[in-house]
Amino acid sequence: MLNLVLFGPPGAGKGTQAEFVKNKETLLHLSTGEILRREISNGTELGVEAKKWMDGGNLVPDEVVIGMIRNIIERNPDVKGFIFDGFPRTVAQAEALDIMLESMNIPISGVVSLEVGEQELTDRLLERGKVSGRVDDQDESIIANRIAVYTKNTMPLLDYYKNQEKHFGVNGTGSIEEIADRVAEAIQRIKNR
Ligand code: B4P
Repeated sequence: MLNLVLFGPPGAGKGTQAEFVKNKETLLHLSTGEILRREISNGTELGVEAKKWMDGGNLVPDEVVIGMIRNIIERNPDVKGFIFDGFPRTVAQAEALDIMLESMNIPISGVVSLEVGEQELTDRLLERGKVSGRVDDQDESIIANRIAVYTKNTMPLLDYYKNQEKHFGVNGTGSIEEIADRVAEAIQRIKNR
């Protein structure tokens, strides 16, 4: 079983690259951002709660996101593996994920980390904001908050996974296809271990 985490700051290309990986490796793609946006557009109770956090570029509380992921993992015991996109985003989420996967004997195989500078992240998100309709992509101060939240809450995960020897850094700048090739190479290294 191949379980991958696609890691990176907001706008690094996690969602974009996850599309290539899930098709190539036939993994179940779990994007917490997408799942939460679906809940918002369906007007569910969870969506109403999540919107309050997401529109300002803040993280949805750990217990909400962890419960959501747990449900999906438990409902899909027969998949070839998972690609986690945008999850985990805090050490508490990473610890919860390790516990869930270990109890099922399917640990994380590797973490592919997309590395992109802050100015390029901001430019990409503002560009997407012109067409996405996403409140969190349209305002430079909200984007700056997302990057600050990433630095404070999510970056510590780099050390968490480096300590587990599961971290694989990838240059996330260049064309989408070039980056897809680098991601594929990193996944090959993960498989060869
Ligand atoms: P996400 O949906 O994960 O948002 P994201 O970080 O913007 O997505 P991503 O990084 O996948 O976008 P991509 O680079 O592919 O989360 C949104 C919000 O949901 C969070 O702020 C938070 O509130 C909440 N949330 C989600 N998960 C959570 C969790 N686990 N815990 C708590 N809260 C959570 O794309 C960016 C743009 O760049 C696109 O327009 C793309 O076309 C472009 N792009 C991609 N690659 C490019 C390239 N090589 N060159 C130029 N442009 C490129």
